[in-house]
Amino acid sequence: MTIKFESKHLGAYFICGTQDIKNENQTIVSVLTEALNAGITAFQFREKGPTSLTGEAKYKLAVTLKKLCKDFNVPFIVDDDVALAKRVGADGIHVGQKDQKVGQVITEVGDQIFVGLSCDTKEQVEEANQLSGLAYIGSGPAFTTQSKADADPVIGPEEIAKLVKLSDYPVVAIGGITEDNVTELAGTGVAGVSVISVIAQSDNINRTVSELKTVKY
Ligand code: TZP
Ligand code: MG
Repeated sequence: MTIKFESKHLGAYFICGTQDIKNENQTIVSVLTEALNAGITAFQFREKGPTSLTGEAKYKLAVTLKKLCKDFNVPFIVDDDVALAKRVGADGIHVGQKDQKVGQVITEVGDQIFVGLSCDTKEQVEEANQLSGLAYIGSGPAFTTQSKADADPVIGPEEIAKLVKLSDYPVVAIGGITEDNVTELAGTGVAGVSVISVIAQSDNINRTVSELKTVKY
């Protein structure tokens, strides 16, 4: 049994891969454990870049991280890897506009795995509205990000609010969100925020997650 998507899962959505752990005293397992204890509402395994794991090593780590999430009843979402999502029995999969076509992904994963899609423009949201079987969309970058080498230009909270109005799905904001700027997303109507570095590099994950969760979006 996988976890069925609910928009509350987007509240404080942590994304991480081994490439995002910069402190040598930490591992992705230790950081995720702290983040789950701190109250994150979803986790996405996004293994990306020159140092990232592939093949069996990636699969084995996915199994460990999925088990951890299961203990907290938090959805485990795989970034852009349908084969892995199916093999590990992920709760969800997330794809970008340049990844495998979302319509194909929705068909391939079946009804046990929910699907999220990145949509950063009005046109992309309108196209997504025509799909059936999509769970949520991710929109951004809200602010400047250091975590994605090929990130598109910042669209900012105002543009995100417009995409929320247009979208038939709940929207999670992404990109450069910190404890300091997260309040700028208040009132945009997003269902929550998705973050990498503010949690992966936090000196106090408990405090960081609490800050993200206190904002009325
Ligand atoms: N997609 C758009 S921005 C981004 C992704 C995966 C990176 C978000 O990371 P951070 O560290 O929260 O800016
Ligand atoms: Mg992608």
